[in-house]
Amino acid sequence: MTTILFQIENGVATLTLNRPDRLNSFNTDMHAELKDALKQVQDPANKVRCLLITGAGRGFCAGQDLSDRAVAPGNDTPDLGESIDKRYNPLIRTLRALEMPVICAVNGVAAGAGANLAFACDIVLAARSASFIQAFCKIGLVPDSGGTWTLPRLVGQARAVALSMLGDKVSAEQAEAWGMIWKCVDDDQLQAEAAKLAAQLATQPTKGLALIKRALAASSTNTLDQQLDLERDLQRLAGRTRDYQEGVAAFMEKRVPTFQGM
Ligand code: T3D
Repeated sequence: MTTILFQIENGVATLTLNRPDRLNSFNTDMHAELKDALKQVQDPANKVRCLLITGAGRGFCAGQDLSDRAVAPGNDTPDLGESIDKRYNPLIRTLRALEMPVICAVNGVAAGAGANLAFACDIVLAARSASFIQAFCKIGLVPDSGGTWTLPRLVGQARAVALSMLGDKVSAEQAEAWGMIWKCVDDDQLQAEAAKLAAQLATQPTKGLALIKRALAASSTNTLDQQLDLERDLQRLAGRTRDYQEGVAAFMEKRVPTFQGM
């Protein structure tokens, strides 16, 4: 792998976007390597129970590498719909469907699809110096990678519209205050905090956490009645896990539970 760094250790897969000279912007190689890495994350043989995504260098991810999009006058423009269909949408769909918590440690600027990649993750930590930019409007594009879905849900319609149309930079502190991310931490604490959180989540009841993820994702389109039914169905599944049995047993025996993630 040349565009990302990837390792699996103690149930945590850590994926680092690694094109720092281009602020870790996406090119086709990086998309391909991300796809391969996520296949490894999904492979039960690798026993991954938490995914942590971050970036190398001073940026998190500046979205699409625009040097791959410059078109000489008279030449055809690339089909961006195809690019979204083949690369960005599968990436976001895979992350949303991963049956484990996905943490994003935003180490610097997150722009365009880079910002929306972060918002597709389950828990977002950001370095105090990091920022989020819906940069699309500045080059005549529409927020993609799920941004028009996640952003209004995270910050409300008024802020989502203004951020999408103005492309203003949102500081990590502002993002935390608006509920756009979980929390911002001092720059020199980010990687340690993210690793600690990932290690903690990798010891939790992974199936239960995956069911929580499913329930919360469905809540944005379900009615209350539909959501109550879904909670019943998911609780039935959760109640059949070994980790539930272990959680109850540990509580009754006044000891710390040992969850296996199943
Ligand atoms: O095309 C499709 O397939 C459709 C999908 C699109 C998804 C998208 O993400 S579209 C949006 C693309 N991204 C952007 O428009 C953001 C462009 N970048 C910026 O606006 C700024 O770089 C930042 C605000 C992110 C950071 O600004 P700053 O001042 O901290 O850094 P910089 O000096 O602009 O960038 C540092 C270097 O990274 C620089 O290279 P250099 O001059 O040192 O050789 C810059 O050109 C390069 N860089 C930054 N972003 C990109 C990039 N190179 C290529 N593509 C980039 N997106």
